[in-house]
Amino acid sequence: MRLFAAVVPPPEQLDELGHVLDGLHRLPGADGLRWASRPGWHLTLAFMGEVDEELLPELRVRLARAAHRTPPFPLRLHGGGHFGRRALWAGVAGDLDTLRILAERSDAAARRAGVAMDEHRRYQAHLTIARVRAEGVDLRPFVDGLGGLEGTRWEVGELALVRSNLPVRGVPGEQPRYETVDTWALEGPAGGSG
Ligand code: 2AM
Repeated sequence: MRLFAAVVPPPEQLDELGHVLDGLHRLPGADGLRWASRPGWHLTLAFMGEVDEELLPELRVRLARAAHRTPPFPLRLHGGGHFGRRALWAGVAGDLDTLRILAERSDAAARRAGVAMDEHRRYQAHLTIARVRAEGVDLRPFVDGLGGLEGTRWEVGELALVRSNLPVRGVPGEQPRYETVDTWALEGPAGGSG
């Protein structure tokens, strides 16, 4: 099964993002983007790809440990950006150090459980909201629109293991379906994220 570890913002914060996106959907070029549907909105911590089911028990133990060691921390949705000409994302602000540590711990948990992880790339916190469908869409106006995104702060209290069910090939507009496999409360001591 295809798995990743993630942080999922609460409904109020997703509503705030939704309001900003309502404006972006009206911009020229919006039809050239494939907009991620709200039930799938998340901040990826560590992408694992195909994971052998046999590894799941050990992966759960290790992710539980990662969550247990990491304290809850504040985040808010903030602005946005793009990856090349491919993807448009909403950004976050707040305790990005602890977010990065949680991402590193999730990556290490998967490796130690025997998951073949990609090489480390610098962690860039983002919530993908759209992917480019038609070549040549200028993403700048969309990033400018996201400049107005200043979400309400929330306390990240949970690490989620999410399963991604890929869409059937060739079905236009189909999206991956995300299913939360398990969640663990962040329980580390305050100031103990390092
Ligand atoms: P993205 O948001 O930048 O697209 C589920 O596919 C999640 O894992 C997505 O949020 C995706 O990030 C992330 N991810 C990271 N590396 C990936 C990869 N090599 N293939 C697919 N998804 C990946």
